[in-house]
Amino acid sequence: MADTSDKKPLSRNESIKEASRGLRGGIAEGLTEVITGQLDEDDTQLTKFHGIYQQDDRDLRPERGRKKMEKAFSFMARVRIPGGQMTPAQWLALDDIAEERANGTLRVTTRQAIQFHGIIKSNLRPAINSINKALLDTLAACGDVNRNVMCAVNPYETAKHATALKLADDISAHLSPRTTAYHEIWVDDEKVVDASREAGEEDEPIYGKTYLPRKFKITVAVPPQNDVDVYAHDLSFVAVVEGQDIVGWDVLVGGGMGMTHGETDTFPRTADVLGFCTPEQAVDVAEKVVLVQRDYGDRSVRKHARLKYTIETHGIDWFRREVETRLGYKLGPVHVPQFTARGDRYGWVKGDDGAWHVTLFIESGRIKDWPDKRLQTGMREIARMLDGGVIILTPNQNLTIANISEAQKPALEALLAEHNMAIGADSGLRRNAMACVALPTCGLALAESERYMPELLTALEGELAKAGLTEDDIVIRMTGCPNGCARPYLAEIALVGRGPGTYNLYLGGSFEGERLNKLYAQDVGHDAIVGALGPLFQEYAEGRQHGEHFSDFAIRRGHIAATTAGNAFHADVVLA
Ligand code: SRM
Ligand code: SF4
Repeated sequence: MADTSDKKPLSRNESIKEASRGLRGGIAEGLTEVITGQLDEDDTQLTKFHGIYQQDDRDLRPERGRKKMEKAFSFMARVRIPGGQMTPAQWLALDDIAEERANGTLRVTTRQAIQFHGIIKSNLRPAINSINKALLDTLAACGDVNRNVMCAVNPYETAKHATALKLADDISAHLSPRTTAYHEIWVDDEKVVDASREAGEEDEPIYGKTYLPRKFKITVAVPPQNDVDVYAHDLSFVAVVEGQDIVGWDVLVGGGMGMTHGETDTFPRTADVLGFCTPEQAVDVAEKVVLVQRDYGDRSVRKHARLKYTIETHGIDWFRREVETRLGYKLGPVHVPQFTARGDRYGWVKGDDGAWHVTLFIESGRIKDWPDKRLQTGMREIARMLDGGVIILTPNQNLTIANISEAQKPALEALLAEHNMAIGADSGLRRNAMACVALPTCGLALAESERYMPELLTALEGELAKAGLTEDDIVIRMTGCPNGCARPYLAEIALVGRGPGTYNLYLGGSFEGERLNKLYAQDVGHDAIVGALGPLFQEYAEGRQHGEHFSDFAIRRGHIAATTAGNAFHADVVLA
């Protein structure tokens, strides 16, 4: 690894990792401590590597504060599911865990995982144990490691998509941490005491003792669909197709969304092109990219530790040389990915082999029974009925039910109708909407997101209807803070939380997802957002060119400047 002796002091997380004995820390002991609902602060950094975040119910903070009570602590657990592929039996198992151990709901995330919220400490080990019994796990779903590998939906539709999933699975397995701490703490029914394990001496050949400087995210895409949002991640593989075959992968590096309000040295960034690799080289390339980031990522300032900043600091040509030196061969020239869309393809599709697949709209990914639609009950009954089918979590918080036989299709259609489960959404805007979790569970939220987005969409649908744009696809995303969990800076319209009820409004991200948006209006509330967008929708309806997307129109008319990448995000801001 690189010599860090002449550098700034390491961040606190580095010493926590170093001293953790292979990510054990005091987690096991903390779980048995009954006088408090929380874990030791350092251990809450380590539980992230196990897919677990300590949170508290922020709705209850004021009341509990007044009564001088401990915060209402609970845990979020994220199940790592490469490519979002689940069997119906696994769906049923997770649904049971949600009922028995969490807050009763399941949350499909923006990265094809499932989150449980509201798990109290005494339920944490049983919950994680049950997840493992369902042959799923939460290891490395969070933390300074490679996270869940995302993959284009759907592997049952074409051979190309199946090849993409195989790569996602292979990368996921190759980059999984090797520590046995996870099994020891959460899975083993009888704890086996082994001196070397207790000492945390397992070999982590890829990560080493202190893992990565920061989280690391990988996607695999099959054009023309950019459903995984390749420009938003640390590393992406984009299929290069000849005929029906994938002949290799264009490799992109250094994308990322997170930033902090007012700190212009933090910024969202679109990924750069690294080069082309053959199918046989892809896992090796993933490993070597991770190794360069392990050795050169900033371990002093966590806000500057993602791969995007390593590449901004050293340049893409330096980064390519470092990767190629470790590979021992050169990457080929890229083919430049050609994407035409990002959203999920709602509705029924027949695959190459004659099987059926259906994609359902799930508002903000929350699976629960709503007054007007019984999503959770419906999915439970569908999972019980499916014979050979597969449930796929999409990168846009929706669900695809795949591999359905002709004979089963009518029964599935009947269940969807019975539970009022929507195949599409009421408007093109809602179809292309995402909102992060935010309040009440997210400790970093400055404003509402998931709970507010439906109300805002309804108001905006009124404006769209007036302009005759109800069916037009427009990408809108909302987050409760600038960290960017719903990838807002790549949306045509984005709202990023600033404080209770106020947001920054961004415009101009491209429909296909390769251009960042820019700040259009600062600190706006509901009425100002609707008031700003209504007239723009009207102008767009009247003045757009054939096939022109909303964001391209907004740039052409000078409402917002175009942004490409990196620091340019903060430059040339055009305010309303
Ligand atoms: Fe995220 C932190 C939720 C996708 C960038 N994210 C968090 C935490 C864990 C808050 C915390 O650190 O205490 C949130 C938990 C909220 C809750 O109550 O559940 C959280 N992130 C989510 C999810 C659940 C949003 C959703 O509505 O689906 C997504 C889970 C994905 C998964 O299954 O793994 C989620 N987060 C993302 C994405 C989108 C993506 O990766 O495609 C991003 C932007 C891409 C990127 O990483 O640059 C993202 N989350 C962040 C950041 C900023 C990271 C940075 O580089 O600055 C944080 C804060 C941090 O890490 O310090 C964060
Ligand atoms: Fe929380 Fe911010 Fe992520 Fe939303 S974007 S889930 S508020 S960290």
